[in-house]
Amino acid sequence: MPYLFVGVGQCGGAIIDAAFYDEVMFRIAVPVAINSATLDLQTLKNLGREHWVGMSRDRGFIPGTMTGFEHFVSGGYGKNRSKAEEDALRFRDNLREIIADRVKVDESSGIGVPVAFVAFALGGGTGSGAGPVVAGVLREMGIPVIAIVVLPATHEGGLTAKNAVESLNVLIEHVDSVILVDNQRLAYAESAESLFQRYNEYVARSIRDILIGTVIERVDPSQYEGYAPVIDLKDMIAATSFSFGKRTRPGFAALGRASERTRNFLHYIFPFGGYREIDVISLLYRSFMKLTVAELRPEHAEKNLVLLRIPPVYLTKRGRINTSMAKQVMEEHSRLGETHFGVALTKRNLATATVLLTYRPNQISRLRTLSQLASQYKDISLRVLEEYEKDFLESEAGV
Ligand SMILES: Nc1nc2c(ncn2[C@@H]2O[C@H](COP(=O)(O)OP(=O)(O)OP(=O)(O)O)[C@@H](O)[C@H]2O)c(=O)[nH]1
Ligand SMILES: [Mg+2]
Repeated sequence: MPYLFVGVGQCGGAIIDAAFYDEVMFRIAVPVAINSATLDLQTLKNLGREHWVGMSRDRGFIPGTMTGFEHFVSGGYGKNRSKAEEDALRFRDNLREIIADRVKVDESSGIGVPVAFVAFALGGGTGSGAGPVVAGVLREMGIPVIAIVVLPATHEGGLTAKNAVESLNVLIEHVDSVILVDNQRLAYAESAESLFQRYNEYVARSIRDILIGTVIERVDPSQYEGYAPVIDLKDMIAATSFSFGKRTRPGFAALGRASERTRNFLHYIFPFGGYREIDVISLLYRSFMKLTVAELRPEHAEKNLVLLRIPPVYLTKRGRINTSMAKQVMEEHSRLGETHFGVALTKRNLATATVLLTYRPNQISRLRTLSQLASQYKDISLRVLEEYEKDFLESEAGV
């Protein structure tokens, strides 16, 4: 049962490429890098052509191993979102076949892929236009979809903001949750581009922690005394979506991650087995400070998820970390009182806290800013800003 990681466009490809830096990922997940420019695909470090899918204006989606690939897949869409969307829609069936073939599932049922992650930048052409179409195709195959989308920084201007708003307006109909990665977080830097790789690695590491932690390193609660909380990827979707009666809507989540070494070469000075004490609470607060969206208040999140990846010794009596206190901190950061708290056991000498804080769109000032910026460029706005508020009001009123 492979998980699926699809990256669309330059940025999306770079993010999933970073996720597959750890070879363990190939055991549990299938990567697919979709792009309209061969040059972009050639920059990928961990994903060879067998993982590429080209987007060609007259041939549609073609495998990276096809002869003449470079010839058919060139140019890109140069921020022309609507053209990329149009082409992706025109070759929709072909896209569906090629994805089904990569994950080797029965095309009609989709059985076998528990969750797909689809990563792309909202501000460009290829990813912004084709990304939501990819999500729609996966959903149609019965696969739950978590989108990882990159918000353009404000200084990137009206066209990128317009692309982002248009893309989100379509995307929202085709996904279970949305994880936001905001380039405004890099806006202080003189050259944001030079930081992209590190930022992509940060995001990739966070996603990898949650995936590996919930799929491979799950705690067997019967083996531990006391409290050993377990979460799975269903929690990840529950923690990042809203239900209003029968209806569910994707939530908008920010990622945060902090880590601390548990041993070092001086390990004989540490109190037990060479492991040092870990302060989980400060680990959590540090992860809140590194959220992937600018201008967010951690305590305003509607709901959240946290996964602690720690060496097993910390769950024994001697090394015991304070998981109930950590859970309490997370609960204090959820307005709906919904926290999904999980612990995974790692062989690494590293303790990590990875959090997902979920908001409704109107609480995210960066979404409002981008919507305003887009409306100055073209007569559009981000629909979810109002729609969700209506749903929340109705559900509070018990309608
Ligand atoms: N965080 C991050 N942002 C990126 C990266 N690459 C590009 N961006 C941002 O993504 C947006 C442009 O999207 P790209 O992914 O380059 O575009 P594309 O999907 O390849 O579409 P084309 O316009 O057809 O090239 C801009 O807002 C950039 O600031 C990256 O590696 N990391
Ligand atoms: Mg490109």
